[in-house]
Formats: sequence, structure tokens, C-alpha cells
Amino acid sequence: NKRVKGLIVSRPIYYGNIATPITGKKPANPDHTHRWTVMVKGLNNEDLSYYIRKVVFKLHETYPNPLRSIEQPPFELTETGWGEFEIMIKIHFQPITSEKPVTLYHHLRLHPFEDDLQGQPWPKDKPVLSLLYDELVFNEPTEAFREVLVKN
Ligand code: SLL
Repeated sequence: NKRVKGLIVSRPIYYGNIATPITGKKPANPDHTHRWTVMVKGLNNEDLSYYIRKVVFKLHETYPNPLRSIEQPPFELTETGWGEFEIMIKIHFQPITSEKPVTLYHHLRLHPFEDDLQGQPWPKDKPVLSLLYDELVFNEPTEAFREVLVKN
């Protein structure tokens, strides 16, 4: 498991959430106002499973089983709820990478920051999107991981 001295490799990711108000069919819990999906994505929906093994989302303790492990792409989780909170996102890499997990934090956003540019109220059925771009940086990857990276 030799590491490649001096090499730094990065991979782009998007992480965050989309949320829509629940209209029509009521959710199981009548207090829930929004349906949301939290996700870790590659560029252009690239499949990230060549180096990501699983993503664990840690939800607010008001949720049953707040630790949700997603072990196949797409690495995303859909839930319903009424409130915003911080989601801990822990990315676990494939064993071949010999990389330690990386933890990110995302503020789950259900409500728009402000009304839209024309001063109009945000349309009730328009999804709210809070997606951040980031780069996973691998400092001196192993030779095995470098092989995987150059092939993808
Ligand atoms: C708040 N600090 O008070 C936040 C907490 C928790 C949100 C928000 C689902 C809970 C359930 C849910 O939306 N929790 O189903 O019991 O705004």
C-alpha cells in the first residue's frame, strides 16, 4: 500500500438538499410540511461508487433511527419533516483507497432565503435547492487508489 509521494488528487462533488412543500396526499405524520432529499452527487450525475463505498447521513434526533446508511448510488435519502437542522454527512471510501472517512455538515434547507428577484413571493410548489460544490482532496493516495482514479 505504497503512497505516491507529492501527489494530490481531487474529485468534485455536490452535496446538499432539495425540498418541496407537501401538497395533496398527506404524509404519515400530519405535522410534516415538506418532503426533502439530502444527497452527495458527482458532476453530471457521475456514479461515485468507484471510490465511495457508502454515505451515512445523521439526522436530527427527532427522527427514528437517525443514522441512515446509503450503501449504493445514488447516495441520497428522502424524508419528510417540518424543521430545518444540521445534517452530518459521513463519506466512507472503498477499501482499495485506504482513505479515512470524510465528514461534511449541511444545513437542511426547507424555506427559500428570500422571495424571488421580482419581489414576488416564492411559488408554493417551487422546490428549494441548497446544493454546494466541493472537492474531495486526496493527499498522497496509495498506488492502488491512483490506479482507480486514472481509470475513472
Ligand atoms: C427546529 N432545531 O426546532 C430544529 C429541529 C427538527 C425537525 C428541527 C421531523 C421530526 C419528527 C422533523 O422535521 N424534525 O418526525 O418527529 O426547527
